[in-house]
Amino acid sequence: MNIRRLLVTGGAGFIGSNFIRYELEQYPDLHIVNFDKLTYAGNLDNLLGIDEHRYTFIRGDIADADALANAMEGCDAAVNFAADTHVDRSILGATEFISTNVTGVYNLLEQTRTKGLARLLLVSTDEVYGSIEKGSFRETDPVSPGNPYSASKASGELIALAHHRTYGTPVIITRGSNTYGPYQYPEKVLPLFVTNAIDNQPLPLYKGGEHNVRDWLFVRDHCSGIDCALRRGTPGEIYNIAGGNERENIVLTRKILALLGKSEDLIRLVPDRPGHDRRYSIDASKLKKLGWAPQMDWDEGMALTVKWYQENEWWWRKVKSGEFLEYYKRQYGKRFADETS
Ligand code: NAD
Ligand code: TDX
Repeated sequence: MNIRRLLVTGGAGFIGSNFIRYELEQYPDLHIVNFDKLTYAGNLDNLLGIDEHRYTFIRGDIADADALANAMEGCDAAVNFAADTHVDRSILGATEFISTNVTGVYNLLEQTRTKGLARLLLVSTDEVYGSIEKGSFRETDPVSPGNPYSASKASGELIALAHHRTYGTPVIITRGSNTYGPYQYPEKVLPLFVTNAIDNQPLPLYKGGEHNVRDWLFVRDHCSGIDCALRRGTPGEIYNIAGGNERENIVLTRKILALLGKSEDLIRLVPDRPGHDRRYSIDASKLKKLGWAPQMDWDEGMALTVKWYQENEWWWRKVKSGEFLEYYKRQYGKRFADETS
C-alpha cells in the first residue's frame, strides 16, 4: 500500500513519537501530519530533531470533529495513538478516557469514511481481553475489560468493528502488549521505577500484584508491528502484537535495580491497584503470518532503555515536575503512608 501523507494522531506521546521516527526512516517519500492535543502526556521534546520538511504538527483534540477533519485534509491514511492511557488515572476518574478513547475514535471513523481514506489503523491494547491464567488470547476471543481504561479502549474497538460492517470503513485494529523504551511518560511502571531508583527514591510495587505478569514489547517492535498491520493487514481485522517476554512485576523491578546497581531495599510494597489484572498474554501468530517478528531481546532492550533514562535526565526531570508531582502525591501519598513492608 502506497501512503504519501499519513495522519498520526497522538504522535507527541510515547509510542506515537517513536512511530513517527520509524516511519520517516523507513519511507523516504512519506510526509507525516501529527495531530495531538498535548495533554500532560504529550511532549514535543519527544520529536526534537525530526526532519521538518517531511513533518507537520497541528495541535488539536480528536474529540473535536471539525479540527480533526481539517487535519485529515489531503491524507491517504491515519494511525491513531491518541488516547488517555494510564489505568491508575482511569480509576481516579475516567471522563477524559470516554471523550478521547470513545468519542475521539468515533470521529476518526466518521472522518475516514466521509473523506475516503484508504486506511485507519486504531492502536489498541491487549488489556481489552482482560486477565488470563493459562495460555494466550487470540483475536477471535471475546473482550472482557477489567478497568475503566481498558473498557474505554474496548468500546472504541466495538464501534470501529461495527463501522466496518455497516459502512465498509477500512479500519484495522492492533492490540499491543506492555510497551517499553525511550520517551515513556514516567507514570508507567518501568520509567517510574527507573527514574525513582536513579534518585534513590522508593519503588511503589503493588502488594499482591508482585507476581502479576505483563508481556514486555520493545517500542520499535511495537512500531514495526503497527506498520506491518497498516500496510499488509486486511480492513475489519484485528492483529495482536506480543513482545513474547512475560515477566512478573517483581522480576522487572529487580532487573531495573540490578541494571542501575541499586539496592532492593528501595522496593516498597504498597496497597494494590483495585481490580488489578493478574496476567496478560496474547498470541501474535496472525501478524507473524504477514511477515512481522519482534527483533529485540528482553535483556538487551532493558539495558538499552535503562541507559537511555540514565543519559537523558534532561528529558524526564522536566516531565517529573508540575502536574506530575501533583499526580504522584494523589496516587501514592496514602499508599506510602499505608505501606506494608
Ligand atoms: P501516551 O499517554 O504516552 O500518549 C498519548 C498521546 O495522545 C499524547 O501525546 C497526548 O497528548 C495525546 N492525546 C491524548 N488525548 C488526545 C486527544 N483527545 N486528541 C489528540 N491527542 C490526544 O500513550 P502511549 O503509551 O504512547 O500509547 C499510545 C497508544 O498505544 C494508546 O492508544 C494506547 O492505548 C496504546 N497502547 C499502549 C501501550 C503501552 O504499554 N504504553 C500498550 C498497548 C497499547
Ligand atoms: O506504581 C506502580 N506499581 C506497580 O506495581 C505502577 C504504575 C504499576 N505497577 C504494576 C501494575 C501492573 O501490573 O506494574 C504493572 C504495569 O503497570 P502500568 O505500567 O501501569 O501498565 P498496565 O496497567 O499494565 O497498562 C499498560 O499496558 C497496556 C499501559 O499503561 C497501557 O496503556 C497499555 O494499554
